[in-house]
Amino acid sequence: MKLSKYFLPTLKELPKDAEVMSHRLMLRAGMIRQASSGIYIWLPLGHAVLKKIEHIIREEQTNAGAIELLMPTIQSADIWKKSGRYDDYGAEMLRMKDRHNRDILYGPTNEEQITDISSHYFKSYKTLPKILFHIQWKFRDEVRPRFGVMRCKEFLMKDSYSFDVTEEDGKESYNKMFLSYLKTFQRMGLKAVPMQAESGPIGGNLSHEFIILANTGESKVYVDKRMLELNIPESIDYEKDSKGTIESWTKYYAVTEDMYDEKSFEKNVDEENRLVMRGIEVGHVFYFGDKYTKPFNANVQDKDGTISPIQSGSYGIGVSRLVAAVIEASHDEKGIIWPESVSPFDTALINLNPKNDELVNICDNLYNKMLSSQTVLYDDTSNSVGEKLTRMDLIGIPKQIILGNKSVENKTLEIKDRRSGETVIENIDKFLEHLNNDKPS
Ligand code: 5CA
Repeated sequence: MKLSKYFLPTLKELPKDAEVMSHRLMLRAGMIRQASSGIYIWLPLGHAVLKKIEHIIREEQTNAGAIELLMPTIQSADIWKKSGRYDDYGAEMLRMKDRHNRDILYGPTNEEQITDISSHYFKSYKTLPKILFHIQWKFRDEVRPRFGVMRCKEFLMKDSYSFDVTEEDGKESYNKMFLSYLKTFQRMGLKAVPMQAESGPIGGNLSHEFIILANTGESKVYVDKRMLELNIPESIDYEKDSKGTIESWTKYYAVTEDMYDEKSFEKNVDEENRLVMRGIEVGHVFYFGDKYTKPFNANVQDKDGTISPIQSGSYGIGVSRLVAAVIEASHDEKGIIWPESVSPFDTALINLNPKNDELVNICDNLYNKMLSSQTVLYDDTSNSVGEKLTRMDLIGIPKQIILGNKSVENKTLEIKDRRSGETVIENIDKFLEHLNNDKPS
C-alpha cells in the first residue's frame, strides 16, 4: 500500500481525555475514531490489526476442533425470557421493538441463541461432542465506557459454546478451549495468566479469566509468581495434550479481586512468590452444565437410551479489546511496537527523498518486488524526513526499510528493527536476493 493513496489520519498532538496509553496511541496512530460514547469507527489501520487478531483466534479455534458459524446481532427477547435472563440482564442490554411491537435486543452474548440451536440439532449422542463458535459484534450498554476499545459498548467478541453428553466430556471441552486460549494469546506475543474468577451473569461454578498483566488493567489480581514460568507445548495435539490442562494450570494461586481471600493467599503462596498487580481480562471461560439446556429442553439421548440435558460451557475472547491489550504490552515512548503476528503490515518502506527520481525508481522497484512475499506500507509521500520517521515509529510496523539519497550512490538501504531501534546497512542487490530466497514457493 502506498501511503500517498492510503487513509492514515495520524495525529501529532496528544489526545485529551484519553487516560491509558493504548487509547492515546490508537487515536494518534489513526486506528480508531469515536462515533459516540463507547462506540468506535475502526479506521483502516485499526481494522487491519483487528483482522489479524481475528485470524489467529479463528485458526486456533479450528485447530482445537471448534466449528465456525455466524449468529445474528439482533435476537428475539423470547429466547431470553426462556432462560430467565431477560429481566436479570438489566440496563446493560439494549432493548428494542420491531414494527410489529415485538421485543428484540442487540445481543450482549449468545448462550440463549446457541442453546436454541442445540435443542433442534443435537438429539443423539452420535451428534456430540461439538464446539461451535462465531466472531460477532456485541452490544453492552456499559455504565462507564472507558479506555477506548478496552471497555466500550459495541465490541467484537469471539464466543464459543461446547455441547457434550456427560459432565466428564464437558470438562474435556473446557480443557481444550483453555489450552487453545493459552496458545492463541501466546501467538499474539502475550502472556495470559488464567485465574479463577466469578462467573457473574453468565453463571456456572467453574470459570477462569485470562488476564494480561498490565499496570493500566481494570482488575486487581493476586498471583503466585511461579504461574508465570509455566509453558505450553510447542505444537499441540488437542485430543491428547488438553487432558489435565486445568489441573496443571491451576496448581498455583491466581485469582481476580472478586475471588481474593487474604488468608488463603498468605497460606498458599510464600512471601517471595506473591505478586499483586493489575491486569486486563482478554478472555473468560465458563462451564455451566445444564443451566441453559434445561430451560430450552435441549436434551440428548446417550448410548443406553437415557435422555438428559446437554452439558455445556461458553468461552469468550475480547477480539477488539485485544488490540488495546497488545499495545499496552508492547509500546515505547515513540509509539506502538507490533508483534509480527498482528502487525497491520509486515514491512514499512520509506523513501526519504521522493524528489530524487533515481531514488524513486529504486524504491518503486523494491516495493513491487517485496509485495510478492509480504504486505508493505510504502511511504512515497513528500512529507519531511522527520515526519516520515516519527510516523512510522508511531504506527509500529516491526521492520522498516529506509532509503535516502545515499542509497543511490552506495546502492545500500537501511533495515531498522522497530523494537530494538538497531539498524543494519545492506546492499540493495543482496536485499533483493534474500527477498527471492524468502519468497513462499
Ligand atoms: N458468553 C460469555 C463467554 S462466550 C461472555 O460473554 N463472557 S464475558 O462477558 O466475559 O465476555 C467475553 C470477553 O469479552 C471478555 O473477557 C472481554 O475480553 C470482552 N469484553 C467484555 N465486555 C467488554 C466491553 N464492554 N468492551 C470490550 N470488551 C469486552
